[in-house]
Amino acid sequence: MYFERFDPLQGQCLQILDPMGKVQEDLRPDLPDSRVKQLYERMSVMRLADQMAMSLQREGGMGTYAPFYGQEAAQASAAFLQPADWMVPSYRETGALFLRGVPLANLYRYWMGDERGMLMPEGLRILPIAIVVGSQPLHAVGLSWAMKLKGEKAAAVAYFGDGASSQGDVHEAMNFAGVFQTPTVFLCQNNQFAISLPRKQQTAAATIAQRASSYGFPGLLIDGNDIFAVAAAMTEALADVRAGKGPRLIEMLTYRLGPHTTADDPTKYRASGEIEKYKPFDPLLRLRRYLESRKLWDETAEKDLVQRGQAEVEDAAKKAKAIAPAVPDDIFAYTYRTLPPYLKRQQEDLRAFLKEQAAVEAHHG
Ligand SMILES: Cc1ncc(C[n+]2csc(CCOP(=O)(O)OP(=O)(O)O)c2C)c(N)n1
Repeated sequence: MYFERFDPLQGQCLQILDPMGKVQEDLRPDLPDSRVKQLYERMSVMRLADQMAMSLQREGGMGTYAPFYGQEAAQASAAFLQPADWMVPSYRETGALFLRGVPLANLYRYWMGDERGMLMPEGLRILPIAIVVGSQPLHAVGLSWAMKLKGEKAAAVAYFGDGASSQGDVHEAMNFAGVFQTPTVFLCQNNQFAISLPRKQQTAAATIAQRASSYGFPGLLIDGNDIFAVAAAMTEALADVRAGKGPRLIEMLTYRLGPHTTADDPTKYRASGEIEKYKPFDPLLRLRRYLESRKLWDETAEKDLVQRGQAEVEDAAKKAKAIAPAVPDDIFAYTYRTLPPYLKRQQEDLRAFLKEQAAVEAHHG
């Protein structure tokens, strides 16, 4: 009903929870209070996890990191996937990956430069994060097409940004998905910037969601800082694609409150005061207002949550730091079952080089 009722071509945007924490009852998805509370708790821990990653980078433990501060509700979209669904993320998705069950220590480890952080726990259907902007929607379409051919009733969700939506690969992915009616959810987190380039310089289209119609499937623009809108859109889109109704595009309109990565300085391209304008729309703030108005949350609960959350992220950071460094041979370990001859040669060269190094070091004491 949401996709039918809210037409991005008419400039409509789905919002259920307003910034003051008030819910529009006739649009409310079926979410029991206990579930809303749980989402608030996980989103809050997500934020602490994000802050911890920033600290780890600042203290020199990580080369760089892409924070998702302000995008917690959009990241919580991962909570609506079922185990059989595939998640196909970009580098921004630390919160979503954490929520889907990837241990935080693995994610930290990845940003510390250890590829083993992307080894997903057994049974979790998640691809490694894509650093090449806009490459991963193609993978999601490939996966979902395979699922369709095999008769699996599951979806693949492609996470990408507004900047990625300008990439040729993303258009090809959507076109293919439309033609072959693949069970794909295209999830565009529009945080309004591709590094320093604002969304209005990415496309002359009024919205990203409206483009879906030109590929022959429905699109929906939602307030991406509203967890109720996220829940409604995800639940409907996933149910539709699993039922064989073809792909869906959701544009989650949010705002990146932090830098693009730790290597970026947004004061160079963002007007001063712009962030202050967006802070009242903070997804956690408005959800907390809602919970408090329903007497489901208070200061004591908040304090307790922050304490538990902080312990959880500190523990993850400690674990990430304690993992023994990978052995150099690991570079060859995960892509091929049988190494092609040219890689086999490189592996032998590396082994010989390391042996020689060790001998030299032993000789020099
Ligand atoms: C193919 C490619 N081109 C350029 C880059 C450099 N780059 C990294 S992130 C980024 C901006 C992407 O913005 P968006 O898709 O909106 O996602 P966000 O980072 O805002 O989540 C760019 C241009 C890259 N990683 N890959």
